[in-house]
Amino acid sequence: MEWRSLPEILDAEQLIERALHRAAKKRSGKFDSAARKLSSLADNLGAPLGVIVEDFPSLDQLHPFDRDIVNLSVGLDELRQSLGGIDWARQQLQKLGGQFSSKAARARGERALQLQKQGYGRLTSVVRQVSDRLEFLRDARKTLGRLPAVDPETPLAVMAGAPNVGKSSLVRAISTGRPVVREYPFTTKSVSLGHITARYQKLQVMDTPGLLDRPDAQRNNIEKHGLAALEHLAPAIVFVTDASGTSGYPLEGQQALREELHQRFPDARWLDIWSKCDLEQEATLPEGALATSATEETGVAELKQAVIKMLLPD
Ligand SMILES: Nc1nc2c(ncn2[C@@H]2O[C@H](COP(=O)(O)OP(=O)(O)O)[C@@H](O)[C@H]2O)c(=O)[nH]1
Ligand SMILES: [Mg+2]
Repeated sequence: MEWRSLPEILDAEQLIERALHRAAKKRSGKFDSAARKLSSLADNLGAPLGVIVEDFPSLDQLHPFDRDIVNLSVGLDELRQSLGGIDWARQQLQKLGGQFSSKAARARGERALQLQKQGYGRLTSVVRQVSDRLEFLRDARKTLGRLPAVDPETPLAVMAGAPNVGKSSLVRAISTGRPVVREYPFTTKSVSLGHITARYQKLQVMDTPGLLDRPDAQRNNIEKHGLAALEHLAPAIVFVTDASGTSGYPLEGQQALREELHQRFPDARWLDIWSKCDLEQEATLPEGALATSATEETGVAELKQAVIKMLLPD
């Protein structure tokens, strides 16, 4: 099961209501009706809990990037504890369901009804005991479902560079279709993720606001973890410099950032872009850099080819 698209999880009361409704339909034999109802209730409470635990991916088998992302977004320890709690409840339900229904099967009349009532109370209270865990998992599912869908198995190029230099515009310009704009918990700014298809292979291009756009000293802890997560993917780096003076970030600052990233990712495949070449430039294009304009589509095809070449070396 993909952890981004987990099926809906009911809360404790919804789960109980549905199971009670189903158990109420069991009225087959005259004598064993209480027993049947009890075992139906236990099954209808326990089975969906089992499904929840199974649907969540095995946390130890996640790709290191995904594991970091899940940890930063919802917390791995809390997730583990919640799933553990749900599994405990499932086992309790099975055990209690078996005990009560076999007792009820041997009882008659008033006694059977009494056991049924008692059993219903115990079974539903097991589910209510884990209502916080269910609530946590319901939230976690929503949070995970809203994250950018970066696939750790698909080659990735990231746009790095100061804010406002034109990274998102370039992701849009070279992507097939519209990039999907979403947030990571460690950026709180929208990340756009686009795709390129080349040689029957899907490639990913992402801009990285709040992550590769400022010096290390200005990063908070969460951003540092986000950056560490990104390093698992060994992305190719497209460093965007804006020498038009319109980004609000002086050229020296941008070059210092470039130097710092170079040192942090010494082995990364690297491409230098000078953006907004439709505007007047404050400096001359250095050797090896490519001039682009997202607005006038200058250099965009070349950028796309260069990205493909970095991600799919022959
Ligand atoms: N003149 C010009 N403006 C651009 C170009 N690319 C982006 N911009 C503008 O620069 C601003 C920042 O662009 P954006 O792509 O959001 O930058 P990001 O913050 O690095 O992702 C926006 O107002 C864009 O319209 C370009 O090629 N030429
Ligand atoms: Mg952007």
